[in-house]
Amino acid sequence: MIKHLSRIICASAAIVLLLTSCGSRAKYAYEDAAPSLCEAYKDWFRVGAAINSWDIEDPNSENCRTILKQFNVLTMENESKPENLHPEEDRYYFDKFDSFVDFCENNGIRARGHTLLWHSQVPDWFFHDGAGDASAELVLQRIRDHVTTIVTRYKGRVDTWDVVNEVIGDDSSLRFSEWLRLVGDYDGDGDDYDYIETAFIAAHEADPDARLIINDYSLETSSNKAIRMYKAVRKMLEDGVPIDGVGFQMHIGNGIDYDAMKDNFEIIASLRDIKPDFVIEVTELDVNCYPWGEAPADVEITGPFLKQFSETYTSVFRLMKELSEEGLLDSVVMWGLHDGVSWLNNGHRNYPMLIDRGLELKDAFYDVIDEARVRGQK
Ligand code: 9MR
Repeated sequence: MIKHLSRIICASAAIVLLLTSCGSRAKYAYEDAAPSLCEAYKDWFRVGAAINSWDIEDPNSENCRTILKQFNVLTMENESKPENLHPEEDRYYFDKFDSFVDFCENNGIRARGHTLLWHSQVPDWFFHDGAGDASAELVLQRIRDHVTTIVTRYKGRVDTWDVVNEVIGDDSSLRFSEWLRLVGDYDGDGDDYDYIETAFIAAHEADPDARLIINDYSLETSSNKAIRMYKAVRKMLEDGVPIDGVGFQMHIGNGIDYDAMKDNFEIIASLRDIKPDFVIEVTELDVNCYPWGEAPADVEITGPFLKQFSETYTSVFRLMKELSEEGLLDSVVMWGLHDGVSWLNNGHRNYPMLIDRGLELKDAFYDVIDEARVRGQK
């Protein structure tokens, strides 16, 4: 009888424990009691987000508290792009990026600079000379001035620069941007990487300790694109261009093929054969809840959909742990603070982040935290 009673007591205690632990799950990302992504993954990599200047204006705001609680690497979503930092040839607007870098420095957060050169969000003046096209020499000089001025200003304070963004096109050839059209194979060595090389060399001269990244999307899903990236970086490394790593943006869909993703990371990781300390970063992670390229149709947010959403995120974090254990990766940044501010809300409501539009923690968030409890070789 006593044995029986004690069994009942034990079982009830377990149920109470379970209920209290479920009930005590923190609701909001900024709560003291909430688990912290960057804390959970601190043995592997930093975890970050893309933010905007208004998120950090008031340290007591929920957005700012969320940032301080959850992240230890940050990128500005738009305010450090050429059109904002350097809209006119003779004028730079540094205020917002200055405040961002101060904020990072004051809070032990790694600051990323995004992005020095891109075909989008770049002012036209780079490409014109009076009414006509700028010459290759003029474009290259402007690239040097632009990169040198910005990187020098933040020397030793911005840890990582996305030096160039999205230079490989959707067809996996070198993107035919204005940079490429006007500069082309300027040095006559048979490749068209000259504008990219110029940007990396200028950035390295301005801050030899900064990590210099070539950043692109779809590398994790398109092996053609990953191979094209591999070939471009390999050639530039062989020519002595100071590229430290490739940024995988990782704007992915709900559901990802783990093995294919891993294979594509390995293609880029094999650049270590040429540069042993070559790195990979995840720079813009989010999970689009709608199929790419299709007219928006509301997705049904049901159990199976959410389960897949969770699995997509956890499988990415699992692979990142593996890459970190191989010494390849130390930073995973998500593209936005919460669902409500994601760029993916273009014309329809989207749910791509781990934190919802009310700053509530999703089940997927907790699953990603649980994934950090699974220890590998470490
Ligand atoms: O999130 C950014 C969005 O607010 C801008 O309107 C957009 C302009 O092109 O850029 C978005 O950020 C992009 C990033 O800089 C580079 N990779 C793709 C991102 C999403 O478009």
